[in-house]
Amino acid sequence: MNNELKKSSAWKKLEKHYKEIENKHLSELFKEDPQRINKFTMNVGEDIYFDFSKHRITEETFELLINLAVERNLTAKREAMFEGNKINTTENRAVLHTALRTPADSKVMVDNVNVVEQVHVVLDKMSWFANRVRSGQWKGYTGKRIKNIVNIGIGGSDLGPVMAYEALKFYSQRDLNFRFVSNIDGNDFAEAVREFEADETLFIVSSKTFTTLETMTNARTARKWLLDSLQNENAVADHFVAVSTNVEQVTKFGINPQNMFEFWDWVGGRYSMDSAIGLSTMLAIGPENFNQLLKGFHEMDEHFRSAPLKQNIPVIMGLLNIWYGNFFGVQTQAVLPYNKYLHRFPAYLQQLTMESNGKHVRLDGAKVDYQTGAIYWGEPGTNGQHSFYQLIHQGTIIIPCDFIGFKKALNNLPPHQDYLMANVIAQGEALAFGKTQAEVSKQGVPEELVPHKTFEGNRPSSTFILDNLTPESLGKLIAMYEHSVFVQGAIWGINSFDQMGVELGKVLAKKIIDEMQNKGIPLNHDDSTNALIEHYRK
Ligand code: G6Q
Repeated sequence: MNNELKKSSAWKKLEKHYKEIENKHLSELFKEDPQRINKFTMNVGEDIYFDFSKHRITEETFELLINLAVERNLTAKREAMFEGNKINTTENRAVLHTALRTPADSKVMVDNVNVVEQVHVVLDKMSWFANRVRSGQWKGYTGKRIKNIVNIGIGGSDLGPVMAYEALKFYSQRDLNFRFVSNIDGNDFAEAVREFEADETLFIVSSKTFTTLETMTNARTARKWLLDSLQNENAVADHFVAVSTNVEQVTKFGINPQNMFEFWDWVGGRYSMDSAIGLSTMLAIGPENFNQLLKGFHEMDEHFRSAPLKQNIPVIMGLLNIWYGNFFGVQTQAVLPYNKYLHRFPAYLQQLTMESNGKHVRLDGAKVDYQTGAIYWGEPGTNGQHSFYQLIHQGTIIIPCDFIGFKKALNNLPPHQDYLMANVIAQGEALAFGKTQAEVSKQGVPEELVPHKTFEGNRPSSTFILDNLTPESLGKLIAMYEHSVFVQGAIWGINSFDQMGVELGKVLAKKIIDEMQNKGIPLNHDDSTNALIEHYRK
């Protein structure tokens, strides 16, 4: 089945149908069907309103896309993931981030072990630790309470924690300072600890493998920084904890395994922010709020698992991405949250989506003959409106947009919230319906300026309106994108859960590091690379 995507009857029908409607304008689609808004909007749970009416689809398109999902066995593939089958075939692993947020009384078995039980043991340990640090019971080496928390990690061990800290700052304990060090560039570490005292600082070394060059280098620098100040090896136990799957390496580094928070190989890095990798998040917002975050994730998991395909947000999102990418030839997807707290959300989604679906071969190893993962990118509104939106409105390519807004403001400062939400709604309207030449002329615009001030419209967008930005709604939003990534990968028949490109990066630099540090090593790269190394050596 995976091998035959373009030969499947659903695909062929979509190809034919695309030719029929590719030039249809959204204005026509709305005029032709007064019921459109009822067909292509939905409420999920109490707090998500999803409007996908401003997409270049008809009822027939929607049917055909759903048929494609059926033909590609989406529901069986989805069950295989939830049940813990080893669907990450290249690494022979289960893919069970959904088990990280499953209530304690459920069961999910992997290799005869109920992983839900393991998850809750770690969650309890995290809560115990977080409560001690937050209340000041956990003391540093000199007896002072911890004021500063530095998460050291990269990729999946950084992007989720930073995004969640920023997104949920409103709920955070304000007498704790948080920093996130990821880059191998020493400036990152230096700036993070600049104003900190060592005896008030706690480092969380977050690394699934505990071998990643950036993280281990930063962790060693942190250890030196601490010991330069506190002058006693015993201080490490009070100021370092680890989050990892690798107890051996954690112990080797000198962190007491008792101060280690475990996760498992069935949690992918980019799917790990709700595992122990979320320790910094729990320290910031507290165990209660962290549970609410997990609850939000779980509710979206349940929705994805049980809602009929036609009423299933991640399914619809994933299918729309297929529609644009594989039929319109669209290559990017913008994510535009109208909430400043979500300013790292697009960066987080870049990893989630592009590391998952940036694949050029199918599960069976054969090269795909269709486009896979799109480029995800974005910035919060309204700021983006004053920069790159110009290209979305009047450029020559189609960029589908996800607008995300909230009904309530966390900081109620009238009239900000109304102005913010008016902008979300206005942008979607302008993109879809544009402004015709006739409308522009009617406004008395000089003739020579009319083409410049004309907006073609017909530019697609989804609008998500949630009630409020809370730990729970953030969990729902993230899970929604996680599952839409799954839907796309399942239809393309690729492995959304390995990351060979990242693995390559982890070994590439090692040889050159040796060559830089040891000038006697003869260079045998290509001419350009040799010259660059020589230039640096000098
Ligand atoms: C995520 C990727 C990658 C990974 C980092 C850090 O899915 O595999 O981004 O998270 O390379 O890896 P460690 O957590 O092992 O240090």
